[in-house]
Amino acid sequence: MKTPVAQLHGGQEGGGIPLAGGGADSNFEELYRRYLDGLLTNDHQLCRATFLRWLEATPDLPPIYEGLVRRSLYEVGELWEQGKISVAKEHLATAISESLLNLTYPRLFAQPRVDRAAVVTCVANEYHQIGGKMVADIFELHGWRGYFLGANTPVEDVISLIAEKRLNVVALSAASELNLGRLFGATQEIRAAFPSIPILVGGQAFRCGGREQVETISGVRYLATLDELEAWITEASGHG
Ligand code: B12
Repeated sequence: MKTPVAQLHGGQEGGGIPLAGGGADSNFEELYRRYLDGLLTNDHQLCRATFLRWLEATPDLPPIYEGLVRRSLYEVGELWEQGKISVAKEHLATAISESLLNLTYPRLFAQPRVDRAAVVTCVANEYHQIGGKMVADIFELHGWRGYFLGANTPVEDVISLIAEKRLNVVALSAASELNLGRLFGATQEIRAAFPSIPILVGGQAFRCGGREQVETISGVRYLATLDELEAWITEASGHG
C-alpha cells in the first residue's frame, strides 16, 4: 500500500533510513518523506522519532527548522489550499510541528549566555507563529535571551515591553499578506518610540514584495532565512 505522501504526490515510499551510507542527501530526503507521512497521518510518534534522528545528525538548527519543519508545513499548506487535506488535518500537522520544536531546548539552553536580548513577536491579527518561534530559538542558540510573544500581539504592548526590558533588537513576523500594512505600521510606531533600536522583519507576507517600503524606515532590515538571521546575530554580538 502506498503511504499518504506517495498517494498525494505520486512519489516513492520511504524504506529503512540509516543515515550512514547511500549519500547523506538521499537519506535526509527519505527522512523528510517519512516525517511528512507522519504529519499527514497524524502520527506524532513517527514525527518525533524522525525529528530526533535529524537532530542527532545535524549540529545546526536552521537545517532542521527549515529543511524539515518549514518545508513540510509549506507542503501541508499547499495540500490544504488544493483541497487535498482537511482543515482538521492541517491543524493536527501544525500542532505536531509546533510541539516538536521544544525538543531542541536542551541544545538551545546549553549555549553560553551573552548579555543580549531580543523580543520576537507576530504583529496584531497575525496567527502564524511558528516562524517567529524559530527566530526566537535562534537567538537563544546564540546565547541571547529570546523573548517570544507569539501570535497577534498589539504593538503598544510590544512598546511597553521594550521599555521594561533591556532589549537589543525587535523582530517582527507576518505570514499573511493582509498583515503587511500592520507590520509596516507597527514598525513605524516602534521607531517613533525608540529612535535607534534595530528592527528586524520577516515572514511570508513579503513573498510578493514590501521589503523596499519597510526598509525605508531607518534601522529596519528584512531577513528571509535563519541563516541570514544567524549572520546578523553574529555581527551584532561582535559590537560592544
Ligand atoms: C499552520 C498554518 C496556519 C495556522 C497557524 C497556527 C500557528 N500555530 O502558527 C492557522 C490555522 C492559525 C492559520 C490561519 C490562516 N491561514 Co494559514 N497557514 C498555515 C501553514 C500551513 C503553515 C504556516 C507555518 O508555520 N509555516 C512554517 C514557518 C516556519 O514558515 P514561515 O512562517 O515562512 O517562517 C520562516 C520564514 O518566513 C522566516 N521568518 C518568519 N518570520 C520571521 C521574522 C523575522 C524577523 C525573520 C528574520 C525571519 C522570519 O523564518 C522562518 C524559518 O525560515 C501555511 C502554509 C505555508 N506556506 O507556510 C498557511 C498559510 C500561511 N495560511 C494562509 C492563510 C490564507 C490563512 C488564513 C487566512 C486562512 C483562513 N481563511 O482563515 C488564516 C489567517 C489567520 C491570520 N490572521 O493570521 C496562506 C497565506 C496566503 C497569503 N498569501 O497570505 C498560507 C500560505 C496557506 C496557503 N497556501 O494558502 N494558518
